[in-house]
Amino acid sequence: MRLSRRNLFAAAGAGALAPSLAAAAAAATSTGQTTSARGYRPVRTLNGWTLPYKLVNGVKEFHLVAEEFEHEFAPGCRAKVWGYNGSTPGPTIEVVEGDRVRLLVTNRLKEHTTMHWHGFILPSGMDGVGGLSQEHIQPGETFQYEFTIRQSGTHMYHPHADEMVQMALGMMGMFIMHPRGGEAVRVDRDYCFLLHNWALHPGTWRPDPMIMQDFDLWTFNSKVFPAIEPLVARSGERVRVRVGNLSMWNHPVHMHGVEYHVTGSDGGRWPQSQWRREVTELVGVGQTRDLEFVAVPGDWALHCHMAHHTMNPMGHHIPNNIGTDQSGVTEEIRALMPGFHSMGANGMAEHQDHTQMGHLKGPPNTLPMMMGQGPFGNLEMGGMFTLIKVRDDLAPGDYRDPGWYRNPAGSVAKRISTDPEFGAPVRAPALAPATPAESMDHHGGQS
Ligand SMILES: [Cu+2]
Repeated sequence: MRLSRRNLFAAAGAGALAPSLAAAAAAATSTGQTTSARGYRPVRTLNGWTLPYKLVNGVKEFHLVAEEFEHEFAPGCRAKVWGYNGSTPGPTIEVVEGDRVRLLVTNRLKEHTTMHWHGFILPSGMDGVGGLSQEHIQPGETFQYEFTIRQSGTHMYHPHADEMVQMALGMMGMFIMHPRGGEAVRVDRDYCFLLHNWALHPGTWRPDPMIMQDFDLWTFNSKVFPAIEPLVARSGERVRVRVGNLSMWNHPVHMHGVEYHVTGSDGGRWPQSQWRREVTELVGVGQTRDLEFVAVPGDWALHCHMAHHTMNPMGHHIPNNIGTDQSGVTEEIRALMPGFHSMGANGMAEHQDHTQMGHLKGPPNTLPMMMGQGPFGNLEMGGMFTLIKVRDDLAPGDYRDPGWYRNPAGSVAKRISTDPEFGAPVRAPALAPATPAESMDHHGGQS
């Protein structure tokens, strides 16, 4: 797998390449020293990497290869996906406003494809809509796109041929255009990721492109929590998080611990007078948003606020067991199905305990619905969830996971009673008794 990917890189003529994605990303996304040389601070693609380029007579030449390969969403769950240069999303491309760029796209799929440069200001014939702007790129062919970058901001690339299938299988990437001459308000760390969704049905190894709404995996850069890298920063640093959405849903991206500023979109970084404070920003399908904040020490959640989007695979058609008395039934079923567990009568948090203790096994190649452990217990999360880890003592450019936050003494919520009758909280009055026709007893509720 890795060898063949390396050979492909060599064939692509992408220059001196590190043997692993991590090393490639580390080389491309380095510390402040490179800022002056490049004229910009490189972005850090969560769980991803930046594509190296060759400078050919003043033109920055990038080479993307559309192909199928095996991808890991998190340990325990892999799939055959389509992407670019061995990764989904494809590598991030970074350029500077005013650059002349040449983008080679080789098609190693078994059907045709094209590349659409989403939101770019370019000649019509470079826009990549198969059949409209250009001929399709047939299997085995390489097409060349060439234009001058006329804007700056957070952008994306994706096919515009058999789009439903090719995007559902993972073909997409980010394209960052840095403004010429730098930025008036500089950022110290610049993260980027793409939102996506996958219908990898439990027990299968190939995403199903026919699904429109009931997805199983909700991803940041094609990873699910807890496999998504944390966003690391030093206290007081200005952090930008560039979020693009090429999924089938709009995602309200919520950040704990700060009111961030929404500072830009596909239209580039906005004038400062247009920045607005938010704690949740809806990133619509086909949109990008830039979120900026000054880092505050702690461990903070960053996630989509659609509660089902912070879960890993789950049955969409299981009956609702909340409030049902399953005593007696459980024993009868267990006599027929040894190991059977009735769950969900009191809520679903116990799901993570059962899967972690190993006596609840799902289908093969399928992650538990809830995952992740923190210093105080189970996180009961999955999908579009990760952490922002801010510490006082990090070196600039150090992206290593610093472990769990050490809270100052007296600053953690604590237990003060174990008696349900504790205190005298004010409560809303109970409803008057229902008429017999309305009674919950007739609707399958608990009695
Ligand atoms: Cu969402």
